[in-house]
This record gives sequence, structure tokens and C-alpha cells, in this order.
Amino acid sequence: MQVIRIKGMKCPHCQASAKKALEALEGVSNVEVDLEKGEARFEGEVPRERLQEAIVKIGFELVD
Ligand SMILES: [Cu+2]
Repeated sequence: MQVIRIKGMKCPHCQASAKKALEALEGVSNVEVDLEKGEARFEGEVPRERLQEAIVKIGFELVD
């Protein structure tokens, strides 16, 4: 289980697009995105650069 923080999600549409972007990554499953906390969790290990790329591409930021 990996947990990441995402900055910039404002509504359920953002939440859905973050979920979709993460689900599209190879090796990722069971994605859950918490809009209020600005967090996403999923099964699988993905290099940070790939997460960063996927999140930035849809207009959000990955937070440490
Ligand atoms: Cu939105």
C-alpha cells in the first residue's frame, strides 16, 4: 500500500481524474482518492517519478 499527497484537487471531477490517472499506471491497483485529505492510496510500488509525471500531466502537484 502506497499513500501519496496530491495538491490541487477541488471537486469530485478532480478526484475522478486523479483516480483514473493513477489506475492507468502499470502495477497500480485498488486506487482510492480522498478529496478532503488530498490523498490517494493504492496497491503497488511505483517509482516517484512516474507518479509525479502522471499527476502533473493532469494539472495537480505531488506533495512530499
Ligand atoms: Cu475539480
